Amino acid sequence: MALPGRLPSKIYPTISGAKARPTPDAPLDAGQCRAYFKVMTVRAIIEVPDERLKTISTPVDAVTDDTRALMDDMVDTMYAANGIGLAAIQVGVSQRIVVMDISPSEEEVADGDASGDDAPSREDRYDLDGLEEEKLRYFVNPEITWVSDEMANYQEGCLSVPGFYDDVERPAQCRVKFLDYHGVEQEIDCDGLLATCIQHELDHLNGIVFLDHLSRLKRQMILKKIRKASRDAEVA
Ligand code: QAP
Ligand code: CO
Repeated sequence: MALPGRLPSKIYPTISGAKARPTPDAPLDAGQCRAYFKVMTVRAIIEVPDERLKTISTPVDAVTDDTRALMDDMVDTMYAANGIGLAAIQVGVSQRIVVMDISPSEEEVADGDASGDDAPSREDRYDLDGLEEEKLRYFVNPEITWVSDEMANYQEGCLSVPGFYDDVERPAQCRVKFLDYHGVEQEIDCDGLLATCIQHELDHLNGIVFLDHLSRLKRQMILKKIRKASRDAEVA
């Protein structure tokens, strides 16, 4: 079934414990055999200069199964695009929801650089040490309750600004209050890449992309290149 704004979903077999849904013809076998099929849904990611990215997203009333289904799709979409963070508005849904996984990929853990192509590797841009323990995080209605005076510079990118990276200065540490996947209130202290990434994603919920933190000249230059690239893609 093709829904508007969705790419065709693919079926990927996964072998995992908790989250995947069992299928009727692969019932749970006692103890050992845990073969499940999870339907993976990769949604289309909106790119600048799409006006929808300027939307101020609406708070989520309650974390329901629908909320969790959306978050599952967002995770599939983020992983498929090799991202570390994604806000719901980037798939066209104006709800205050963020998913994030800043842990290094298996390849990055193995050899320090997953990208065989000419894309800048994450290892070159960030200190990945200590992030091996990081896991997938879900933030519903995130609010920053404290920021440090100390500032930090990170080279940021964005799935909605593909191919462009630039330095952004933000508070080095922050505290974030949010609801988790189960709707339970949490408050965490963040620093390093986690602090940068949550501030970047919270910006999305307020209609701001990282380009808005750059000089007007840099922003215009990047937007011009992106417009030209999408024009070229159109005629090709
Ligand atoms: C936000 O961004 C972020 O241009 C998450 O070709 C990024 O996941 C916060 C991506 C860095 C802080 C630091 C971008 C993937 C992923 C691209 C992303 C691309 C492929 C961006
Ligand atoms: Co972004």
